[in-house]
Amino acid sequence: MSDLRTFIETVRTKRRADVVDVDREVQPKFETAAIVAKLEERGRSPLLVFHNVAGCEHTVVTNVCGSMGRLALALGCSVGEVSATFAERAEVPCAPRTVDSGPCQDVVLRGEDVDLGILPSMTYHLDDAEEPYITAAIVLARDPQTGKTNLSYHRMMIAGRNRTGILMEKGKHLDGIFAKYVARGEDMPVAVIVGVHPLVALGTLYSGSADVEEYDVIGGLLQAALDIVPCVSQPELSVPAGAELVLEGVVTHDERMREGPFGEFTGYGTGLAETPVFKVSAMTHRHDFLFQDIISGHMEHLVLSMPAIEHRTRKTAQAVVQTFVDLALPAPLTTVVAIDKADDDEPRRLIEAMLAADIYAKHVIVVDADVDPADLRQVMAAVALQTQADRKVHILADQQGTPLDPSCRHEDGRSAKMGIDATRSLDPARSFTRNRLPADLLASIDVKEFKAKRPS
Ligand SMILES: Cc1cc2nc3c(=O)[nH]c(=O)nc-3n(C[C@H](O)[C@H](O)[C@H](O)COP(=O)(O)O)c2cc1C
Ligand SMILES: [Mn+2]
Repeated sequence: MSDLRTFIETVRTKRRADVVDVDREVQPKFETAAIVAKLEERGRSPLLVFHNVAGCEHTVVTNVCGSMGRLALALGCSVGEVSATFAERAEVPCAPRTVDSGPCQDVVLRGEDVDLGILPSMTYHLDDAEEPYITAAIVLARDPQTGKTNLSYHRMMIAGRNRTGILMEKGKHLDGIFAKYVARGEDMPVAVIVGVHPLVALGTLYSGSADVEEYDVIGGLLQAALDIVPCVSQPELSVPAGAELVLEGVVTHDERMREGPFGEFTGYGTGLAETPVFKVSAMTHRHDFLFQDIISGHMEHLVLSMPAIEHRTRKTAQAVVQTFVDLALPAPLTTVVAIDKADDDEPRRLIEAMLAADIYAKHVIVVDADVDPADLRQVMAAVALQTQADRKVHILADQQGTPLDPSCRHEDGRSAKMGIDATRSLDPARSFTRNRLPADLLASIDVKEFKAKRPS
C-alpha cells in the first residue's frame, strides 16, 4: 500500500541509518525544530519519529522527505535520476480508484466532536505566532466550473477546536478556485489530508495546467491507481484511503482572520497576514494515526518542492526556446538557464516568458551552454564578463511574485523581477577570444612526469 507507514517501514529496511526514533519526551514548541536544525548543521537529515511529544498522544513524524535519497527510494531510482523520473512519470497519468472504505476513516468525528486540540501543538521559530501550525496539510478542492480537483500544500494556523487560517498565495490554483466560490457567494468545500506516502506529496506539488487531475499525476508517479474514498461530510471530495488524518470542511467565502507570523521556506518570516478561514465539519483518522509534520524552512521543505519546480521550469524554458540545454535553481526564487542561443534576442524572450510563468521565478539568469548553471562561481563569472547592465539586465516592475519574499513590499505579492542575460554576444563590438591551448599538446602531456622530488 502506498501510504506513510509502509514507506517508513521501507526506509527502516532499505536505509536503516535514515530513521531515528526518539523515545524521550520532546516539546512541540521549538524543540523538534531545534533537533532538525542541529542535525542539519552536522550534515544529517534523517526521518525522525517522535514517540513522545509533550501534550499529545500521537506519534509525530517529521522530515520524511528530507533527503533526495529518500525521494529516490520512493521513486525506485537513483538520486541523480529523481528529476528525470518525476518528469517522465508525471506525463503518464493514471486515474485513481474509488473504494468504499479505508483506514483513514477508522475513526470518524463530526460536529461538536471535532477537536483540533488532539493534534500536537507544533511551533517552530521564536518570532512565530503563539498558535500551533499544521505544516504537512494537503488541501483538496474541486473547481466549481470544470469539476477538476486540485491538491496543494497550505500552512494552517490552528485557531480553536474547529477553525484554522489557511494561506493561499495568489497565482496558485487553489487561490483561483477559491476566487470562483467567492464570486458565487459560496463557501469552498475542502478536505485536508495529513500523513501520506512521499509520491502523494510529490504529485501534490506538481504544477501544470489547471485541467490536469492531480490524483492522476500521483497515479503516474506511483505507476498504479491511488485508492481514494469519499469524504464523510463532503461527498463531492475523495481522499487517499491510506491517509493518516483527514479534516473535512469549508473555507468560508466571507471571513478572514489574523494569521502568522510564520518563519517560511526562505528562512524568513514576513509578519502578520490576513487569511481566509477553514471551518472543520469532520475529522477522520486511523486508530493510532501518525501526525506528519514538516519543519518549516529546513531541508524537507526545499527537497520536496524541487522535482516539481524543476519540471515546470524546464517545460516553460523548452516551450520558449529550442536551444535549451540545462537549468538549475541554486537559491530561493532564482533560476539559471543555459542555452545554446541562436540569436542575441533569445535570452530576453526566455527571461520574459519565465518571469511571467511562475510566482517563484523572481530572478532569471541566462548563460551559454559551456557554463554549468549549478556552479555559481561559473554563473557569476558569466554575469561579470558577459553582461553590460544597461543593455542586458531586464527589469520588470509590478509582477506577480510572493509575499513570502522578505523584500516584497506588498501583501498580495506584487514584486519587481529581474532577468540577466549573461550570454556572450554573437556580434561583439570588440573582438575577444577565449584563452585556449593546442589540444594535441594537452593530450600529449602525462601529468605523472611532474612529481615533486622525494628528499634523498
Ligand atoms: C511544505 C510546503 C508548504 C507549502 N505551503 C504553502 C502555503 O502555505 N501556501 C501556498 O500557497 N503554497 C504552499 N506551498 C506550495 C504549494 O504546495 C505549491 O505551489 C502547489 O502545490 C502548486 O500546485 P498548483 O499548481 O496546483 O497551485 C507549500 C509547499 C510545501 C512543500
Ligand atoms: Mn494544480
